Amino acid sequence: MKPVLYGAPLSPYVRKIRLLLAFKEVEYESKMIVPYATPEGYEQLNPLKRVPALVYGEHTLADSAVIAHFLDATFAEKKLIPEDLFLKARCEWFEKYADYELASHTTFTAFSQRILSRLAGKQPDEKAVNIAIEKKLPPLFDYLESQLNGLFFVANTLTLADISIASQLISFEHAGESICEEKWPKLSQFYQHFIQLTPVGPILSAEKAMLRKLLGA
Ligand SMILES: N[C@@H](CCC(=O)N[C@@H](CS)C(=O)NCC(=O)O)C(=O)O
Repeated sequence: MKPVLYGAPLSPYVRKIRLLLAFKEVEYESKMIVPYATPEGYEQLNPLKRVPALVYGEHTLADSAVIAHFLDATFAEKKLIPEDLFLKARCEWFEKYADYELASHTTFTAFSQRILSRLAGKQPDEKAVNIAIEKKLPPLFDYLESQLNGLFFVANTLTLADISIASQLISFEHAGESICEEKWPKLSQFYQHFIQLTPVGPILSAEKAMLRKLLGA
């Protein structure tokens, strides 16, 4: 039985699940759902009408964290959430940090303004983007920099923490931004290493191609 993932590939929350499934080598089906333009009945899968949602057999789930934890436990061969209770909690902390703190600026400001506004034929609010880049993100990046002691955030191995953080940083890259290597050398190295991991390449290239097509570039 294959899981069916509903959502748009450029959403960082959908990307998080696609990356998780790719690292776990789980086959799945994708169904396109465009955020803010969800079809009638989609609220049966996600009552908040957000992406992603997951259907697995007769079960439906909403929210990327809920979906990620369910999939990691269901397809348990390559675990991406540590068993150790403290490390698991650390992993959950970084996932929340990415989903709620980084996301406000990487996705809901930089990506939304530079990409979604453009697609809607509107001028990006560069002032808001500048505030995100100059004021809001630096302390968040400082904290992440202080937590890195190698190429991974938790347990010296790839976990959902890395996937969640990198998913947000990919949105930042799509918005035309990058992590300053001089200010945040460890975070920059983390990101460069992550995007070169084998399962990430095809996902990232497909997203970049999709973006070029959407923007007519
Ligand atoms: N906490 C949720 C956030 C999901 C989310 O905000 N998705 C955005 C797309 S990136 C969305 O569907 N927005 C549409 C809306 O809020 O109506 C998760 O992790 O799944």
